[in-house]
Amino acid sequence: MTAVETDEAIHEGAGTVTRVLDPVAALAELAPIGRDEARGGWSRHLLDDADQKMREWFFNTAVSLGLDVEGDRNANQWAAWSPEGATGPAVGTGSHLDSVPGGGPLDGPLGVVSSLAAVSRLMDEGHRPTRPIRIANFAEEEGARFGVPCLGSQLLCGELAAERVGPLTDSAGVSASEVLREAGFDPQTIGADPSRLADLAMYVELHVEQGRQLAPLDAPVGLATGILAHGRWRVTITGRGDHAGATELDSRHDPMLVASSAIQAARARALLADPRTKARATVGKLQVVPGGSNAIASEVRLWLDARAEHDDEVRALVADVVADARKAARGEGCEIEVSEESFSTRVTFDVDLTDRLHAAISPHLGIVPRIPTGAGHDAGILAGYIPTAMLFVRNPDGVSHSPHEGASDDDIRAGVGALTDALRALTSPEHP
Ligand code: HGY
Ligand code: MN
Ligand code: MN
Repeated sequence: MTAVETDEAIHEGAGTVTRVLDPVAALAELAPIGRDEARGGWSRHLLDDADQKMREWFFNTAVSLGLDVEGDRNANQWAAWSPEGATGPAVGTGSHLDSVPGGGPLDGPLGVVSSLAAVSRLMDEGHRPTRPIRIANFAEEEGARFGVPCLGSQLLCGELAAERVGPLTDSAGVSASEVLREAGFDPQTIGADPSRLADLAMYVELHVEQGRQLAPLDAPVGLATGILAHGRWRVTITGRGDHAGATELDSRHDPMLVASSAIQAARARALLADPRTKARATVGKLQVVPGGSNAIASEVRLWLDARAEHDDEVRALVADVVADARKAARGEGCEIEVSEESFSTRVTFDVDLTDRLHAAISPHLGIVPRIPTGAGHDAGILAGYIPTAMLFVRNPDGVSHSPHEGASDDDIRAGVGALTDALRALTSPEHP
């Protein structure tokens, strides 16, 4: 079956031809795009070849469903269903199509595919929405190319200073300005888009669960309560490059030793924190210069990802890790520089909207747990500006940001059913 069921699903209803998108087939269509043979999994980063192919799929599929598709100045894509009778600010849904390096198949794409599938079901059943529905593909949610997560949604909301973005460079040293210009965007126009934001009355994002809370509760779908505060810091340690064999131990200034202290400190300090803070710190990315096996490094760059329940707990955790790293740098005669690349404040999703979603989806699902998440999302940015809520689809072993991320076909379809029920409720007369 192709993603867009053709003959049997084509219905002449209210003069429109509708097709129903099968989410499992759609995800299978996306699977070949951006496969990362070296790492395993998928690598799809802002406006690279893989991301461009994902965008093309989004455009073609949305058009085939009869949606109006456009891109905004911040490289986000939008697919709108705005039939006669749908008035006023829209219900927003969607997610992102970019990935972490070597990520899983569902983190992002599940939300985008489920949104298209849910709208295609509403069209097919002849639903007449009171509001338009807008499906987003937000740009650079993972921040894997330029280091700033939720780039597209932050720019949309004016949460990120546009002038910060252009000079950002990727691992090849190419600037965001060049990449945007090359893809047909004008770097001079990126930035807050108040009229587009004002055209969203609320936002509901479906996402694969990251962490393992739904499986023990035997629930295919959950609702989000909130997101941990989290941020990213780049740590640059400078020593003295030299020969691995000819340099005496007492005359070394080896930044790798300082980096290893910082990595150990991240775990140690998180473990020392009060468990109620849910503190966690990770170093997952390291760059070594020059990177020869027989050379003492001259510089090491590492990125610290730190998260906790509250903003001040994250900052306290980072302060302790950095203090340990600075002490190690002094001991090794190295320089160290720390810069904050991003910070996302703690998020509490809109309780009234979440209650409305619960009322809409629980008749078909039975129990729908409400769970917190440690993972950031575009919904976490939108939540600071408009009523926002999230749906999670059960991830049996909870693994994410890994090729081993997964969800069963039944749960994927249960998620689409829940999002369909949610969007129907939010665009019905009883939900002004
Ligand atoms: O890092 C995160 O939590 C998200 O996946 N960008
Ligand atoms: Mn992610
Ligand atoms: Mn995601």
